[in-house]
Amino acid sequence: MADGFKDKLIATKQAWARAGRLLTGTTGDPETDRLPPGQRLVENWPVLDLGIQPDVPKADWRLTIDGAVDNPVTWDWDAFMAQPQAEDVSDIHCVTQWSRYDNRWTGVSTRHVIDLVKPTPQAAHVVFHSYDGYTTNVSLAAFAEEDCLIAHSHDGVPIGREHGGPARLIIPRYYLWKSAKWVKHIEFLAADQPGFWEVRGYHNVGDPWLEQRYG
Ligand SMILES: Nc1nc2c(c(=O)[nH]1)N[C@H]1C(S)=C(S)[C@@H](COP(=O)(O)O)O[C@H]1N2
Ligand SMILES: [Mo]
Repeated sequence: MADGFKDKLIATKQAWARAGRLLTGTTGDPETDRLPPGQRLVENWPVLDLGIQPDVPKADWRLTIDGAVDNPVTWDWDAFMAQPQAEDVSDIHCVTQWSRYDNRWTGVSTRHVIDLVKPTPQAAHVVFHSYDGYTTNVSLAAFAEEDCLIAHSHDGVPIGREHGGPARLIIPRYYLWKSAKWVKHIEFLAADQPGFWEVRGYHNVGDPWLEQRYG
């Protein structure tokens, strides 16, 4: 995608944040309201990113997990696939208003990652860095939720390049911009470090039921 298009997309999304686009001013309860406020259900799976979809062959793929941890690791593809495999079914909620139910993800659970790398007592935040230069941040507590995965498959099929394959984060309780596609580096930090959209008007947390679209 041309740089001009990308700049325009970024400018448009920043303008939406400034204008508070799509805000309903209501909140929902995830226990009783499966669809968060202001969302609509879709059957398809839209593609959203900055327009650069990096092609990372599995032979070249590496994932480094480091920062405020006792045991940093770098996995190649075989080492990643040799980790205990987890499966979880969850819903996707994109800040541009669409939601998609019942996505079956397979991959390595973030709880396994935490057990392995052993965050130090100072670690409180996690930043994802991707092969396209994208970054996004979550709290360590959010990262540690039981439904979070570094996923390689969706509904039993390897995740395609357009959706972040060979591997992407899945953080189901937050808007989908927190789920970094093409992940290459997971960094544990003592201090929070807002990511690409978080410094461009999007909420630092991003809970759909609280409609934390912008902030
Ligand atoms: N690496 C990377 N991850 C990313 C993005 C991106 O541009 N680059 N876009 C985010 C946004 S804004 C959304 S809505 C989702 C879209 O995921 P999908 O294309 O699989 O629907 O990816 C998120 N993860
Ligand atoms: Mo998004």
